[in-house]
Amino acid sequence: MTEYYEYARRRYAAIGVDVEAALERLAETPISIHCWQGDDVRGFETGGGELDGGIQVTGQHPGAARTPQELMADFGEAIARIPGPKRINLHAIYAVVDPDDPVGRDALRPKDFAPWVEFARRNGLGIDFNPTLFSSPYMRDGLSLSSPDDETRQYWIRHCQASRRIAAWIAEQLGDDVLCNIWIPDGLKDIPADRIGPRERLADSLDQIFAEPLDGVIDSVESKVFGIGLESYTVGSHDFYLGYALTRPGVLVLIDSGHFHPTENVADKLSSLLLFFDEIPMHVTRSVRWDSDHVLVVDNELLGIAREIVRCHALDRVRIGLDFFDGSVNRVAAWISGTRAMQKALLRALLEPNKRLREHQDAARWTELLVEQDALYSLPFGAVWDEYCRRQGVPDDWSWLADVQAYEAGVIAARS
Ligand code: RNT
Ligand code: ZN
Repeated sequence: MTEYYEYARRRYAAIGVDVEAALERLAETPISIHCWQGDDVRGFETGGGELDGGIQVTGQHPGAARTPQELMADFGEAIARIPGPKRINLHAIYAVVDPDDPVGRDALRPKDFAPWVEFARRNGLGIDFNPTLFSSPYMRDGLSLSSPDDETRQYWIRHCQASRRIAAWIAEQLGDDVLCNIWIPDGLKDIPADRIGPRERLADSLDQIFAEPLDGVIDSVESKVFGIGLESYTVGSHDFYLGYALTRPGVLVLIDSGHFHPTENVADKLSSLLLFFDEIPMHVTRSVRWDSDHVLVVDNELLGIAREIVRCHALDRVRIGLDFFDGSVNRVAAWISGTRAMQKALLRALLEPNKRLREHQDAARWTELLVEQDALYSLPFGAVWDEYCRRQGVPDDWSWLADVQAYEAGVIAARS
């Protein structure tokens, strides 16, 4: 324990904040880290096409992982520098399929994910899962679960059913619940003539997908406001999924912080949703002008989200997952920096005197509320974060990048 930390502890104690309790709480908060930052959302399917479905990765930083071995090695480098409990969020396109026993997405089996379960066990990770309904020739006219073509729709229903069974198998293997989240890009570039038909078909598809009760699977649906090339209509809008999930026991709405209008306050949604759902799964991302999925940094939006999770006493009801992908920077560094940004925002929120501020609000002490919330920014947060990293056995913010760059020079650079 450094003198600097001791000073910080006293400084926070003076305003009623128990720093030790905050550190303990943070150390119990898992972050689900998406595997797809490591390879620009490409996955391992042979003959896989370009990324589609209205999402995009830009940047030419060399050395994206090309194989399960490379992705696992890179992910391993990242998690060694991220404090606290971690999960890995997988997508169906990251199946490790034996080339002698190929299989379509609609028939994927648990064994195709056995290497990931091994990897998770070795590294003490939980797993979350997503069926992949994009980057596929089986999408027809940009549509999957809402397609008017029955064969197309059935293919994707089977894929989601298979994915839920895989999630259940992983849950059983690890003795830990697995979030299985469905996002579809389905939408139209230009003005639709029929907005309700696709939504009727999507609701019916989801009912078929969720019909089978499965232990250990937490189901969620992820809405979106629009995608590139799909600007006029998104079948799976927030209203659609909110209504759907509220009327289907056990189905949750996943909140991706990039999937709302740019001026909408995503943090403000959490307190409402927490009143009506047991849990809120999240994809925390950073959107710059649109759903650009930039790497998380500690900005006001992130602080706002973390603050709401803490102020609503919902650290164990919000499943914090990340969703960013940037191909212009060292991808291992992106994982580390982005995940640590999430954790720093949470720690900042945990170090706020929330009871005292709430009392100011309830007593209409607006001046105190204004002044004290702003004064929080000058408290010695960095000393507490450094101490957390030290206790967790990971480097501080200024001591990990050189090692990651050495890994890049030694390992990643050899990939051509
Ligand atoms: C896309 C959604 C979705 C994907 C991942 C790869 O806009 O955010 O969650 O980013 O599933
Ligand atoms: Zn997302």
